[in-house]
Amino acid sequence: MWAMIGTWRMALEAIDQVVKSDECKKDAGSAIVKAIKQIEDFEYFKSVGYGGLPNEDMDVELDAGYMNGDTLAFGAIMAVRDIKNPIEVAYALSKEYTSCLLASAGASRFARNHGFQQKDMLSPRAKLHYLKRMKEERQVELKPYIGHDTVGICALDEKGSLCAGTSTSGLFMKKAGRVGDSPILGSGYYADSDYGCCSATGLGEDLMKGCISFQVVELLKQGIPVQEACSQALQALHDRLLRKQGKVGDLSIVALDKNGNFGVATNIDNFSFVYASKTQAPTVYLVKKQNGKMELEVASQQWLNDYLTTRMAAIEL
Ligand code: SD4
Repeated sequence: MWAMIGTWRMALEAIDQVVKSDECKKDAGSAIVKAIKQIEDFEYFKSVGYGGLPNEDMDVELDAGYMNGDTLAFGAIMAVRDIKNPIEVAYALSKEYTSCLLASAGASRFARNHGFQQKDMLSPRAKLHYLKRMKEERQVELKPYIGHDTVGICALDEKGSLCAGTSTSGLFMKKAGRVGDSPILGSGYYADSDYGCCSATGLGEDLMKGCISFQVVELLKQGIPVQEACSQALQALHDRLLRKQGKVGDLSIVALDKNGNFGVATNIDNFSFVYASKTQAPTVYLVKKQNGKMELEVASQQWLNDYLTTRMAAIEL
């Protein structure tokens, strides 16, 4: 068996590519890196790589993380500027035993020293988004903007290896130096080939309060089926946050068990994800909440097209 699951509809083309190239069968880790790299390079996705939205100073600061579930090795970078493909750097850092989580200038230096490509990551389009927001209300609550797009991918290959990776520009207009869940092991991603893997998207500050990805893998370890593990972990965190702080941010997760079955959970109404496996072509699902229960619906071609049209529409200042 092999399988891949990725957050949001935007993972479709990238997962499709690695499925076509058979990468996902052979090596879960390199399938994740290739897929995420493709998403980082596509400038119309607003939360990942080139085209990612800037912080309050109009600087694009990127976070990425990667974990190998066979060895529990992980690598991550945070608040890094001017690196074209953060996921590649996170992957390279997972080969290190120490200093595998690097921040800002140190992360950039590691990337430069290891020959990773540098690039000015503020795209003209992201700049327009920034200028538009500056014209609008300035004091809006910082939260994942409508249609946020952090990518998190989990994969299982035919050798039985499970890996997880993430890449994001984080929250639009975040404070300089702000870091979310995406590079934080156990929050944005976690993988253990004995049990399963999980990745998260949403409001990093709230996701981190539950170490949500680690929590899901712990539930899998207890023998709880993957869908139940996701629903249980997410609902528990949602309820706990509501009780303790009176509000809850967007929380969404995707997971695989060691047999390639998927689980997903969200507390928002517009979450979408992509799943592919040995027995299923890459499929985009929309998660609909009905009377407190989650229902999955396969996205129509019209919906898929509209998503891209919206992402690529001209920005009026
Ligand atoms: C963060 N979790 O930096 C990320 C944001 C996100 O889709 O997921 N956006 O908090």
